[in-house]
Amino acid sequence: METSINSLKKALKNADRVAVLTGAGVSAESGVPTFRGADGLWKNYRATDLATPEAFARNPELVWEFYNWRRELIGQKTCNPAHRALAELERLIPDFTLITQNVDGLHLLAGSRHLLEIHGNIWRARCTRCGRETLDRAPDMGNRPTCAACCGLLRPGVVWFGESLDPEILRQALEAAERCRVMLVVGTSSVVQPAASLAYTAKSGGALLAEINLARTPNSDLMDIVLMGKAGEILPELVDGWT
Ligand code: BJW
Ligand code: ZN
Repeated sequence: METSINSLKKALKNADRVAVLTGAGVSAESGVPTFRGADGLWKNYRATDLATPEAFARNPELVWEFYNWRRELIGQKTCNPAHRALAELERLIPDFTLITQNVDGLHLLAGSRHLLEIHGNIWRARCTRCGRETLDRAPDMGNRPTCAACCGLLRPGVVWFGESLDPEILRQALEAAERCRVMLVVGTSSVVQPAASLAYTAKSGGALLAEINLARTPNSDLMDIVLMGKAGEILPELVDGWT
């Protein structure tokens, strides 16, 4: 297994089709908390109380309190060098897809456009009655927000445990994983499905796999290249001096 940034740079330069899968680690340097690990959200909050459809049915006010707190926090953060380097990489590679598990919208803010937000977006809300989606950057939605069209209860526009991903977005993510020549897996613990399996899909299609993370993950053994370090330092180095 390779550990050198230059081998990855070379592979990327020779690849016309690239897919990138990102997770919370990419936004960590912006000050957005990750989910797992020492300072992760799931250390202080139980995912089953807050990020499942059952939790919302039981106590929508508590769930909205959690999401309002996160909206307030994320609203004060901005993109970091990792987000910007990925937006730059998109400009350098003809067929580029950024698949993110992050709901914070920071990839969009950095200028990424070929972007699939497979776990949704925290700034979206969806009506539980009529399905209408809204985009609202208000930090506090109140703890029982309702739909402007039908007065139904709104829910956060994110994907909770036990929920299916949007089938069209998942289809596009799978297609990008199948056709890419290089896949970068950045800042994700690779434990949440089906996102974690996208690396397997890419590998089965013959892609070179590279992981950028502070720590090893359950997918590290699958990788051709593992770069241990901060996404905000390694990704800018990858796109630096490209031409
Ligand atoms: C850095 C860094 C720096 C830090 N630089 N790196 C098959 C087997 C077993 C279970 C399942 C299965 N299929 C489905 C399931 C159930 C479940 C699942 O996967 N559970 C596992 C936990 C066991 N999956 C689902 O329910 C999914 N739905 C689904 O599959 O539907 C069909 C189905 C349903 C039920 C049964 C079977 C099939 C939906 C998953 C939705 C996940 N939702 C969340 C919340 C989103 C909303 C919100 O934000 O509130 O998504 S959970 C949370 O985890 C969030 C994240 O997107 C996701 C992944 O986390 P991520 O990004 O990897 O973050 P961390 O914190 O885990 O890791 C950060 C990493 O960064 C670490 O590695 C650090 O080292 C690193 N790092 N700083 C570089 N500077
Ligand atoms: Zn409605």
